[in-house]
Amino acid sequence: AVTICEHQGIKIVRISHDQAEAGISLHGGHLVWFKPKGEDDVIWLSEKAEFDTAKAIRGGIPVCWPWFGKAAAPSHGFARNSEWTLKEHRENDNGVIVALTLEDSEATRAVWPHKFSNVLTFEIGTTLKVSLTSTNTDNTEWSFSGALHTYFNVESIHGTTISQMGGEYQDSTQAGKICQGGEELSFEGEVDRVYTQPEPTVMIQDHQRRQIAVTNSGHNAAVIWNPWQELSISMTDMADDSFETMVCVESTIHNSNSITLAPGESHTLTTEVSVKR
Ligand code: TA6
Repeated sequence: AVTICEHQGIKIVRISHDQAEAGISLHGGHLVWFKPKGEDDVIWLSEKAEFDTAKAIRGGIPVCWPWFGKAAAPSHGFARNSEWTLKEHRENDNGVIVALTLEDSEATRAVWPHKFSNVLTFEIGTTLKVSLTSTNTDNTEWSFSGALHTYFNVESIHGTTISQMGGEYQDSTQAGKICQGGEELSFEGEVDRVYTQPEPTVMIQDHQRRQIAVTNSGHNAAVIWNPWQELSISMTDMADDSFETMVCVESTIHNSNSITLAPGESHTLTTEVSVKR
């Protein structure tokens, strides 16, 4: 079943099916929980997340668009702060498909002067697939970057390892210094890396609990982020120790390698999440 409820004035599309449960906030087009049948929460949501239309929700899957990072304000673009429209939902034996849309408006053109149409599709079942299709509905070309900035729920960051990110990366904790990636990444402090030669599937070994496979397409980078303690303390919407149970693995179109769309052209960015015990 698909129902709409309200949380602190924000509309949440609740999906309840034999195969999985999920919630999607229309503010941001932001998935806030996903729980396949018999599994623990796969997606991390901050216990101090603020549901406020002026802000992005901390946790879940923020949709960063039409730019990645702090290249312009607001940070990570306006899509995660915009109200999306529920376009359709369908159910079948495998799960539920929900589609949201976001089009340019006076408010979006004030920060980014282009016409566009975005369709965000969630396929919710034993796996979760999120696809963002961006179309240029303007009469001149424009360029964009962005990300499906997924926060994963892990048992303990101290026992979490990540592999198959790809070779080279830019280290955002060292002013973008180019580094050669190792085979397996473990966490002992803040990690903020842009892997610019991404492999299609990044693997998360969630401590002793499970493996999470994150398969991306339409991207040109994989970003891995954990803020660690000091940054968590500085963020009002994160509990001081909550970095211990999260890690971001992002399907990214990096701002150093943006994509240009001619009038009428489209591009699809996806991420697919599957869990194995
Ligand atoms: O994707 C990693 C990153 O860009 C980090 O540098 C960090 O700032 C994070 O995203 C969160 O950004 P936000 O604007 O949501 O606080």
